[in-house]
Amino acid sequence: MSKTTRTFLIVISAACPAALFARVAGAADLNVANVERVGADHVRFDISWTNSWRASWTEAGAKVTNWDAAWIFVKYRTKGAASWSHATLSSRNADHSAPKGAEIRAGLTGDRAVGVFLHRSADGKGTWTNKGVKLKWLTKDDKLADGAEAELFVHALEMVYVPRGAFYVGSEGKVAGCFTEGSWEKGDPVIPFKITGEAELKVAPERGCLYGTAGLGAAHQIGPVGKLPAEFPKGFAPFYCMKYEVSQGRYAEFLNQLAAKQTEKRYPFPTIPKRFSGNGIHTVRKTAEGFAATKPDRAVNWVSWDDCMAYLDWAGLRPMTELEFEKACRGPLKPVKDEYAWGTGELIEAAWLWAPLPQPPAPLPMGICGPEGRIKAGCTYWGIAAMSGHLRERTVTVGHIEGRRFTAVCGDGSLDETGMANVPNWPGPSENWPAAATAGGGFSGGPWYKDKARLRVSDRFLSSCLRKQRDRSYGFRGVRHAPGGKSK
Ligand SMILES: [Ca+2]
Repeated sequence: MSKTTRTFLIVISAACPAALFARVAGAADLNVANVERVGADHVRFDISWTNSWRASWTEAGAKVTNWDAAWIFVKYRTKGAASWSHATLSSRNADHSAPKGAEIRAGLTGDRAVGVFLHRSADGKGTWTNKGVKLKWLTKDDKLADGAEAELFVHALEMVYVPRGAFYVGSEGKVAGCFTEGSWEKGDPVIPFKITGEAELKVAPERGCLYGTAGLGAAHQIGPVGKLPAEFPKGFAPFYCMKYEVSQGRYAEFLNQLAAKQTEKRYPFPTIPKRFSGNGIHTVRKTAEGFAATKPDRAVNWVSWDDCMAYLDWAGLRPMTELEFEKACRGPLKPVKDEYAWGTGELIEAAWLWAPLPQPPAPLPMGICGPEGRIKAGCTYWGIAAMSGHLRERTVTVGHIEGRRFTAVCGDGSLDETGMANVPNWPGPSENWPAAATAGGGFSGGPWYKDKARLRVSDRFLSSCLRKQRDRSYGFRGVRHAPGGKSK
């Protein structure tokens, strides 16, 4: 540890006109700046974002606490390297430091820390700035030669903590193929099923079992009678869910850090019909300086199943299951007939619901904004934006045996050489599937242009139908188990 390293370090931070968009969602309200390498083994930077919170409240006699957080991961490029690599951080929380009032918890994939969560350690809300956050980088683990120079890029995504606890899936109303308790019979009102743990569940039309109203054979099927293993993430264990869908700016950063051969596969632009490009929805362009989005805060659409999985693996995250989707929306509350993500069965007046261009407002959790605030922002119980409407989102299904194999294993930060995710038990890659494959994934919460019933929390219209192609209405977001939770 004798050497002094004063060299290298280049800062690249998202060039966002943050102030202009302070009220608007997306990436622009989060900024990372002043990235530098300190000594050989530390990365230091400032980070701030607007509409941050930590809050506690009481729900049906129980104390509830949640907060938002930044999922921070570091990419580096050594001199002469063709692409960027994922930095291995210390898995010991005490090796990282942040100003008073902040907590840092390492996020592990296997036993390797691929990023950290930074969040408030006490209740508060509003713009939150942390200067001089310092992460320990295990350069030896990454086989960096002593004194080797490296460019650094600190990525940060806003996420929301969904705490441990029981919740319901399935709600009465006009919802296709929704979950129900297994004693339900055709023609009866749906019986919401309570998820009370992560233990194996039986999927069957029997009392006490998880089942669905659409049986077998449809895009919204519950699938064959069988088991949902203990390893399948059911939403009971605590997890983090991205506050917004992945944005075009974030997707462009991803493209810029892959090897050329990988980027080719993940850059959909040449195949986007003209009416959806140009000044339209998708604004990621190849420029002399690399990929850039003219509307970086806009949610990225025109992404295939493989694109989504590749991004999530690269970012150290994973897709969410359709059970987690309902928990992320409803929280611990009893289901409401025809329920939307904001907790009522009535639609709200909001341009962003029905179009991919306007951005949803910044969300806050129930404990801060109350039921009226949720309706106004169109956000979930925990403070997650755009789960109903806007882009259609990819989820892992209970309704197909390929989906039931899924576990909580997250990405490790790197892809295979053809630009595919390579995490065990994730559905895909879809490149290998026949055109009409229904192999483990599906959609939840959308899309913006269709039947309004599709926006409902418990609607499973295409939840067991994995369309592998790209589409203007397809987007995604990631989740990750909370540190100390269902650790994989
Ligand atoms: Ca990987």
